[in-house]
Amino acid sequence: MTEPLSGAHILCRLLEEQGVDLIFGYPGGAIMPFYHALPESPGLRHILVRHEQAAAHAADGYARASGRPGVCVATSGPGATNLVTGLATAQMDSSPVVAITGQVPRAMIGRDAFQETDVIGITLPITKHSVVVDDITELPGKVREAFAIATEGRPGPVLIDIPKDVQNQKMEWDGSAEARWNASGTPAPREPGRRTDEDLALAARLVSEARRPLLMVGHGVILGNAYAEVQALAERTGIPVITTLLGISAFPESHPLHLGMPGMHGEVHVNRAIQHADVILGIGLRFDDRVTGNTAGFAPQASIIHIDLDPTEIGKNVPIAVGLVGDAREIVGRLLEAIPPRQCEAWREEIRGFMRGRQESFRGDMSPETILTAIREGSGPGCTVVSDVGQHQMWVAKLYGYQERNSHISSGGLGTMGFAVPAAMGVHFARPERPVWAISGDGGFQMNMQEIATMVQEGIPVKMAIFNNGYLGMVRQWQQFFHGRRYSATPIWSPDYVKLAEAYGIAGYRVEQSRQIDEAVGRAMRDPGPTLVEFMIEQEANVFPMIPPGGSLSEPIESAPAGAPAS
Ligand SMILES: Cc1ncc(C[n+]2csc(CCOP(=O)(O)OP(=O)(O)O)c2C)c(N)n1
Repeated sequence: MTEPLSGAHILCRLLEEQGVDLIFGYPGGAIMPFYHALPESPGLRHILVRHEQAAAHAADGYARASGRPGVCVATSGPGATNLVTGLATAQMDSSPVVAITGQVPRAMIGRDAFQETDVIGITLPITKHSVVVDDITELPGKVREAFAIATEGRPGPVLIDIPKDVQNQKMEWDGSAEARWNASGTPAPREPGRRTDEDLALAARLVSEARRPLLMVGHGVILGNAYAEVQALAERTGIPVITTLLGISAFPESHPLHLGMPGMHGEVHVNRAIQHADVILGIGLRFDDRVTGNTAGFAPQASIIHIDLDPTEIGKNVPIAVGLVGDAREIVGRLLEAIPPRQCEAWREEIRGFMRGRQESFRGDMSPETILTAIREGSGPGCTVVSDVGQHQMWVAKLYGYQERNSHISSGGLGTMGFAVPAAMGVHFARPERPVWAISGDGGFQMNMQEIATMVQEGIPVKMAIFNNGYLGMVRQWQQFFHGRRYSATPIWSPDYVKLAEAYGIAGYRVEQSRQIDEAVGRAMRDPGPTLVEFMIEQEANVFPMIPPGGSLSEPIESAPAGAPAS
């Protein structure tokens, strides 16, 4: 039996066929046929955000936490352009987001029609793929292809632009026949990529013979579910493990082999270990400039072995001795078989000699470490921490102590302020039984705090923490260090957040002294709904150590420059 269905109805069926049960979106003229059809698919829960940027971040957060594609929907023109920052964020961090935008009717395209934007042109450079559906007959193929592209290989965002009249077009639809297409017509598996047995043998030999080897673990270990293999390799060889910002929570931090985070705000001993290493085995990371510092001085003694799913990453940023293209889990599994057990005691002892006491020093008792310890202990197991961007992001990365897989989520590549609050909403839907904290600065929080309304309307119990220092702290720190303390446009006023919470009908707490921290965190956790906790921290606290921009990992700044406050 076939029935004539509109493009909008078929789109809903296709989303269901792809296993979608959650959509973050915002309606408007060019996407109205879709919203008209949506109530007939009760399996598709729609979350009405307050800004389309939040829809994209929420879909991204859902994707990162669940491993399944996140879906967001917007109308043409301003709705579509509001998605852009979220899509670029997902692209930089390899997150499978499918964005659906309405477009003006085909006959109006190219005429500067009301709310017409060339969203394909705008998003091509910031997505894995962008495609317009020119006719209803193309809809099934293009939607299925979009989900396949978003999720296969290195994941990434895909945008599907659907003109309004295509959403209203009708065609016969035989769901069962189409379902068969799904079984037989999925795209061919990816090429296994360049990986010869000789390369694998060479990598195994380099690791076996190294005197000062390191494992550098990135996001690819989380995306590729290679946790067990990586831990087994570390334990078999005794090689210390470094986790990049997006690799945090790929390896338990209490493990004796875990060293910490590298790069611009990495601990001194981690960066020194890199500078002394003779072999670095990098797994699922891209050696970006925040990790390497000045590449000319990066790991000068090391032969680098690079495992990555994306062949274009090999040798892109740093010279590589051996590149192994493919699935991290499979390749590390094969290395495990090829590398005999060994220990690295002398090297680990050497690294222990590089260690310093903690560099951060805070005036007053509201130290980020105290706050983050209270959040960790107060939230119990299974908690996911979603951070925003700035100084607090570095504290959240370094001071929390992640034990559980994929329990830290942050915008690493694009560094998008405003990410945490909406992304945390998406994380909640991926892990509805588990607590989620969104931790923001007072700047980034104000970029998407309108989403509290979404949480209230949809019953999303995200716990929001604001580290309030009265400044755009990370930029202020750069001004202090490199611009003679000229605090241009970085002091930032905030509303009364407790009253703001009250206005939204949620609980809000302000914490000014450390003895109040546990109580506030406990109350936030006991409250069944969204809650907000504002932590008043030292205004001019700094993140130490710091590699100056363009500097090498060997040149950390470990205290504030002369003439500036000592914190
Ligand atoms: C959308 C966006 N705009 C600007 C920046 C540049 N930027 C990076 S960190 C930062 C300051 C963040 O301040 P705040 O949110 O208060 O956090 P803090 O650094 O104080 O912890 C700014 C402006 C950015 N990363 N993202």
